[in-house]
Amino acid sequence: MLPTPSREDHFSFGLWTVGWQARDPFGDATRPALDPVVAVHKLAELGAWGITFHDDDLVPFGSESGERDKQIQRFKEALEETGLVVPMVTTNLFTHPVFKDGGFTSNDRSVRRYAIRKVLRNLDLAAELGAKTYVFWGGREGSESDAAKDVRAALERYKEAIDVLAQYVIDQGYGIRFAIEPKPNEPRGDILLPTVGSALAFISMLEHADMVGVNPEVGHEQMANMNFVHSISQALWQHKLFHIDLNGQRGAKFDQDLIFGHGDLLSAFFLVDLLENGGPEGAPAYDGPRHFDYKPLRTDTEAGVWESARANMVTYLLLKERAKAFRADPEVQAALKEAKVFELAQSTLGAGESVSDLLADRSAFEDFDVERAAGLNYGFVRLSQLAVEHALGAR
Ligand SMILES: [Mn+2]
Repeated sequence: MLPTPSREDHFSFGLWTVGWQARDPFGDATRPALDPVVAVHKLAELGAWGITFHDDDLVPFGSESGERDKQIQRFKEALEETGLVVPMVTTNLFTHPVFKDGGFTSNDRSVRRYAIRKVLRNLDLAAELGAKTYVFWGGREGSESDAAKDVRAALERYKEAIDVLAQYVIDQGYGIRFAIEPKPNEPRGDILLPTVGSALAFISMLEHADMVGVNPEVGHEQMANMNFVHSISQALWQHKLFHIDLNGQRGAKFDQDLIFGHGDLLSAFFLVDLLENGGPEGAPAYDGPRHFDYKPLRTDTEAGVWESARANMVTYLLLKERAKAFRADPEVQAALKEAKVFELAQSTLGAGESVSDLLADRSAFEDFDVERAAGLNYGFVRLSQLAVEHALGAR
């Protein structure tokens, strides 16, 4: 029996995902444009809960204000009819050639001012639609040549833009939080804030660091050869996982944007286990949207688009079921204990123990049996195989 997605699962999709016309650097569109109103209705029918968009996904770049109002009104009506929500909104600061050297970090000051204005306008719309998160993916913020970009100045301008926008959200009382989405490259040769770690370090320098977190994407982190589960764990540890982009990627190559689970399936299993069971007492570690940012295969027509939307949600739910079974298995619990996985949660020094106490503890060093500890069997092989067997549904 396959699980059925429902509103309670909090699945959301970018309008640009199901709406992707499958233009790539080597080929033209293989699908016609998709009306955002149709996307809202189809996603709601399939059991999704939310829809997200870049400003230009909803209203084409350069539209006159009358046309903009009309498109927004149609979209709002579709939301009302279906009950779909808009949990996140973002800005397109990458498609139009004006952004060829970036938005917030373009060498041209007038472009930077224009970029901030474009975000300000869309923040008003995000607030109007009730969005709680605003994502910043700076795909054009970067360079191909180290001669062409003063990276320290670029980071200062990036900070300036986020500081200004955060202050605006505070002044307007919008209650929106920001989430920075890292990516190592593509479309720029090298993009600023390439990994989750870089973004977290950048956030620590911001004026309103408390309202800025990350929006890690599976494929983006894997393109940089990072372990996505580790990156998400650190974001959670720093209380910075504000949003997440789920998709699939097979290794360090171009951004594949595959369906969730259609890349590194075992990593997807451990990711879902972390998100759903990684909190205190096995509660979810993350309660935000389960957001898909992927591309339906270019080979398929609109039928494949909706099949792919369903596939993302069903795969997530299957992995959630498998992860629950993994955690509930007494053999797994015994193996986790033998592997000392729970022991890592215990502080290394005792409560109230000082460094002098540690120095005075002969059992910790002088009398420590190094040979015994070197001979420990952690049992990670058995534990890993139990996970694989659960992931494959064999247990
Ligand atoms: Mn993304």
